[in-house]
Amino acid sequence: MTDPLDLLDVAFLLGQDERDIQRSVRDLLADRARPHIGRWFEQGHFPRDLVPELGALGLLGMHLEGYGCAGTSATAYGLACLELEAVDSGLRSFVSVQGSLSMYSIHRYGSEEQKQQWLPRLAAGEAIGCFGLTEPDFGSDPANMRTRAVREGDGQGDWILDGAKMWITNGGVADVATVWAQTQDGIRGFLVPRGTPGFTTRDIENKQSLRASVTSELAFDGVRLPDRARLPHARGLGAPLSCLNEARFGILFGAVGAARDCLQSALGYADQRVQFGRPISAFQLTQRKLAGMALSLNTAMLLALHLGRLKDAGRIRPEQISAGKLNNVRAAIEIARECRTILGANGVSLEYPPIRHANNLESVLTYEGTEEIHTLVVGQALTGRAAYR
Ligand code: TGC
Ligand code: FAD
Repeated sequence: MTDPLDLLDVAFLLGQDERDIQRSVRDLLADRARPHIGRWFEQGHFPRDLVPELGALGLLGMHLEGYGCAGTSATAYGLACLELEAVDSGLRSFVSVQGSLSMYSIHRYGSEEQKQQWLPRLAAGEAIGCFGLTEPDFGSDPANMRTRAVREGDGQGDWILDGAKMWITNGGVADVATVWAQTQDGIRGFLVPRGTPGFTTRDIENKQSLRASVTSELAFDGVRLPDRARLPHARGLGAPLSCLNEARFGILFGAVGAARDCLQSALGYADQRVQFGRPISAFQLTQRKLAGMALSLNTAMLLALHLGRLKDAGRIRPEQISAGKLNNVRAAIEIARECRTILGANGVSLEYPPIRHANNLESVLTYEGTEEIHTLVVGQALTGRAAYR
């Protein structure tokens, strides 16, 4: 018997532990998030109460080792992202930023003191983290960032941080921000706790996408930081870009979840909706749409799983992650828009998920490297020539 959401039986390729993790995330969200997500999106509400529950299930910093993190495989982490994004990209975004950007930056580049101070609380969901790379004038091109940290007292004193970061997920609710800044020795990372004098945040209102997620501007006006706030092992732009690899990996699984949820909704609707005396699922043109989307969804899932296996084997390369993000987010947004058409006028209502997923996926297509940037990363891998500048 064919599962219409898993035509090729990709689930057969998963281990029992991976299926169990996927199931436990799905069950938690079925109860705690799915019934409310349309309203949260409409009201621009981030469900902060859910954060400790995500922590209790081990989803925060899930594939990191030690410090209260679950230490699962990368594939299991990807499957959790898939289930989160099947509900809403905003939930997956929260988990991506918390685990793959905030916690990963501390885990990989932090001092032992920084790890002890932040990672257990971030893993439990008792604290929230954010990651400030993008600036008002520098998004795709972070190498030219203007935020600057200058060290006082002949290079021995405190750091003074000035600048601004823009479009920062979790910014307004974060207890600690990982902030990337120019220094006289190149780009460095700093941990800036909420409440540090001179550090302010302002939430970005009126987004038509990722409305169940907090997105903020961060401002730094003469923020004084001791040297122990610097991530001691982070040197150069490669450090923040290595964190992006982790988050992009979660996205290439997550996008499959959003697409699956859209297809499920469209299949159900097409079965029930009668026009010209027949369910619309009986028309060839509808079946063409459904079949095309099932192929695209399964291809994206196979790609995600393949990349998960490469990552777990320790041999994934950044351009492969770019290829996965590029393909799977592009596939998901096409599926969301196509499902929207099957729902007719109901497709523009928040009573059904496709328009919400489609709107969310506009952000997903842009953040963590735009469609164009990932195309150029793949182009560089193929030709050996960088075409960014
Ligand atoms: P380039 O000269 O190529 O590289 C500078 C240094 O970085 C190294 N590198 C990487 N290292 C690890 N992983 C990667 N993916 C890397 N890509 C490059 C590179 O080897 C070099 O190292 P070294 O030792 O030689 O210095 O840098 P470039 O300035 O030419 O830029 C390359 C480009 C365009 C690919 C890069 O800037 C880029 O990826 N731009 C896109 C920016 C982006 O994705 N921003 C995302 C911000 S965070 C976010 O969106 C969070 S949303 C999360 C959510 O809510 O879910
Ligand atoms: P730009 O870089 O100005 O690009 C505009 C257009 O020009 C795009 O189509 C782009 O592809 C194209 N373009 C740029 N350069 C080239 C080129 N060389 N060749 C061809 N085309 C090019 N950032 C963070 O640091 N942390 C976060 O937590 C975070 N969360 C976000 C949450 C949301 C909801 C959104 C929407 C964004 C978030 N971002 C975050 C920012 C995101 O990473 C940037 O928006 C993204 O990197 C693109 O930068 P930009 O918006 O400045 O676009």
